[in-house]
This record gives sequence, C-alpha cells and structure tokens, in this order.
Amino acid sequence: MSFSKNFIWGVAAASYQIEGAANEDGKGLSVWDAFCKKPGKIYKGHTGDIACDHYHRYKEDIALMKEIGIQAYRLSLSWPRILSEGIGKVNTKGIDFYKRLIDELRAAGITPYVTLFHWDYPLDLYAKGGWLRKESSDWFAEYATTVAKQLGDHVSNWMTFNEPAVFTCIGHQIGEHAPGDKLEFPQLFTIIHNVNLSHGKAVQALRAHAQKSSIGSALAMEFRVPYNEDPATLKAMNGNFGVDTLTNIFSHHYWAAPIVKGAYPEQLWSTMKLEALRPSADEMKTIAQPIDFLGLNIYSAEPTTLNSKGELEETRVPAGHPLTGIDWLVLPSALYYGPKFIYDTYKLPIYITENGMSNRDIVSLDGKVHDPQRIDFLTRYLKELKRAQKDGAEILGYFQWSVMDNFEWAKGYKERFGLIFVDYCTQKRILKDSAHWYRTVIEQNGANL
Ligand code: IFM
Repeated sequence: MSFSKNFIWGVAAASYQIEGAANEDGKGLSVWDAFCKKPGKIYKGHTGDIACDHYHRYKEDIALMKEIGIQAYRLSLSWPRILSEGIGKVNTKGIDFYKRLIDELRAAGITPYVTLFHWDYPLDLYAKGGWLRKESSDWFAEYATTVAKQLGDHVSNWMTFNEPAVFTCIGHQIGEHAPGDKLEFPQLFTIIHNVNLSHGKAVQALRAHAQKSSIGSALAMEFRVPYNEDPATLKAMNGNFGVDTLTNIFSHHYWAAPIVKGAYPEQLWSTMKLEALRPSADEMKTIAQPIDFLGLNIYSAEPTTLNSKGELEETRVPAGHPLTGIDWLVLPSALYYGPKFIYDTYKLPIYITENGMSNRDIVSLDGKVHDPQRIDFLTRYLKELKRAQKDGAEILGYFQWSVMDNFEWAKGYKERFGLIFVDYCTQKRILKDSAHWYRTVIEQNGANL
C-alpha cells in the first residue's frame, strides 16, 4: 500500500542552521548570532557564521535535492536578513537572495514551503523587549507583510512559526537556546500569547498580499504513546495522546487550541492564576484566523503504561531501549498517535513538517556515508504514518529533517540529521545511503515501506 495519491515528499532546513553569511549583504544580527558568541553556550564554541554556506551554495544544494527526487523543500527566512533591524527599512539584498533561491527551486520542479520564523529573532527587537512587548505582534505583522508582498507571487505554501514551544521553553524558560533567558509564568504566558497573536496577524498579512496561499504553523507538541499498545492502556488513555499539564509549555493547549479553536484552557485563569492576563475576545479572534493545515514536528514521545494501581504513568523504558545520537527515544508510534490525535481533535489536514534522526555518521573508506540506522528509523516511523493515514487522519505530506547536516543549535555541529553529509572544513557534500533510499521511497510513494 502506498501513501495517498497527492502525498508530498519533502525535506526541511532552517535559515540560521544552514545559510551562514552571517554578516553579509546588509543582514542584521539575530539573537542566535549573539548567543553563539557567549562562552560555554554552544558545543565547542561552534557558531552559524558559515554553517553549510548555503547562502553561496544554494544552487548546488538544490541540484542535489533534485537528484534525490525531492518534491518540496521547507525552508525558513531569516527575519534580520530581510529587515536588518527587525522593522523599518527593507534589506533588498536579503530579499533578493530568497527570490533567487525560490526561483531556483521552482526551476528544479521543487515546491517551496516557507516558514516565516525559525528562531533567528532580530537582535535589535530583542533589545527593545522582544516577545514580551505588546508591540511584538505588530512587528511580526510588519515583517510578514513585507515577505508576503515581496515573495507572495512565487510561494503558495506558508508556515508562520517553527516550534513556538521550543523557543519559548528552551530559549526563554530554560535558557539553553537563544536568547538564553530564564523567565517564569506569568511572563512565559505573555510570550506564548504574543507569539500566537503574531501568528494570527501574519496569517492576515499573507491572506491579504500573497495569493492562493495555503497557510499553517509548524508546531512541536508533546505526545504520549501507549508503550505496549495493550488494550487496557489504550482504554485508559481514551483517545487522549496529548499532554494536559499546563506547566508544560509543550501542551497542545498553548498552541493548537488557540490558533484553531480560539481558546486557552480555563484552568489558566484559575489554577495557573493568570486571570489578569486573560486576553480579550477580539484578540482570540485575531489568533484563530482560519488556516489550511497544522504542521507537526515529531521525533519522539512520552511512553505511557498503566501502573499496578491501574493509573497511567510515564514509563521508564527498559534498559537498552533504542536512542538516537542526540539521545531521544526511538518511538515510531509517535508518528501514528501524534498526527491521529491532532487530526481527531482539531480536524485540520496535517503535514509532518519535521521528522528524522541524528546519527554519528562518518565517511567510510569507500568514500560513502552508510547510515543504515537512519534508514531503519525512517522506515519504522513512516510505516506508522501510513497507518495513521489508513486509519483516517488526513496527512498531506512529510518533510524529512534535514536535507543536509547542519548547525544543531546548542549542540553545534556534533549532531548530524542530514540525508546529505556535509564536511564543514571543505563544504563538500556527499549523499548518504539514506538519501538514495529516500529517492526510492518517493518514487514508489511509500509503497515499499
Ligand atoms: O534542528 C532542529 C530544528 O531546528 C527544529 N526541530 C528539531 C530539529 C532537531 O533538533
């Protein structure tokens, strides 16, 4: 059995992780440019200054995507490359880069899926208070309007944000990602809400200026999967594979619920004591602009079982349970229960906007990169996605993370997620075995899985 007829097979990457050219052609600084310069924050002091040098090598990279048979490429735009100070004057050279990139993709028959924001927040706006400021959603709307006017004729598929939960939690609560803040509630809720408002205003801007758009957001939310898939656990979970705990910023109640249903849970105002921050009905209406799909970035999940008292609890997996290079649990059923739960709850078509694994890839003596673990990982996960589609979830496409090895944030270049190996000293690219395997998957629309 293959995937549905018009299923889209893609790959993904993000501006700061691959572009390099950190100070070229009028680009302003982002919080990540600044954070990487702080001692001890990034593995071995790596930075995204050069990364994969994609800014200069995009033609070569697109030719490789074409060779793999990629149908769609999910890229992100660097906000400070387009508006050096975040708002105000447009940096024409920055916009021109993205126009060239998108033209090249289209000429290669690859559909661009563009994410407005994948974490490289303009440093100048952060200095003004960043996401904590009420004006932050108007700043984002100005940026989205600029992008829609400049690129709207050539792009039809948009995502407003990448993983707002991650930059809110890891960047503003735990402080391990840029900008490195350690805030608590209620300030964290202010960020969440301003990001959701920014999403809504960006959707309005894209609808107004970019024609024939399909718009969504790429969310990272935490899912629970029944570890043994036994009937008793499934019965106890009662179809709820999400996380309801509101101290957990990865709960779908913070992201999918407001943008699709226009609501935050009532417990926020009572249990979390955030009544003073309760948004107006008008704001909630702005947030819940009609969108066309939800993007889900899924790598793992919380394994769940029943304990001896018959209560659900997070399982400690048995010793030896498989881990990826970055130490995330291999749990393929995340790609079944996650999309199925979100589709059943929010009734919107779904793209898997990221999924993949980091691996300790090396160039072998034969000059090739053999990554059977990645092929095995992707096969297992894609089989589960196929099961979700078979069981009724409307899944439009799948974007493997990542097209090439790249800068993995606080882990620097240690983690390799790519289908294409990158030698960071020479910038030589090598198609890994998984890239050749993925070509066959695409050709057969997943029938071989
Ligand atoms: O590299 C990241 C990406 O930027 C966001 N999603 C998860 C990936 C792997 O950690």
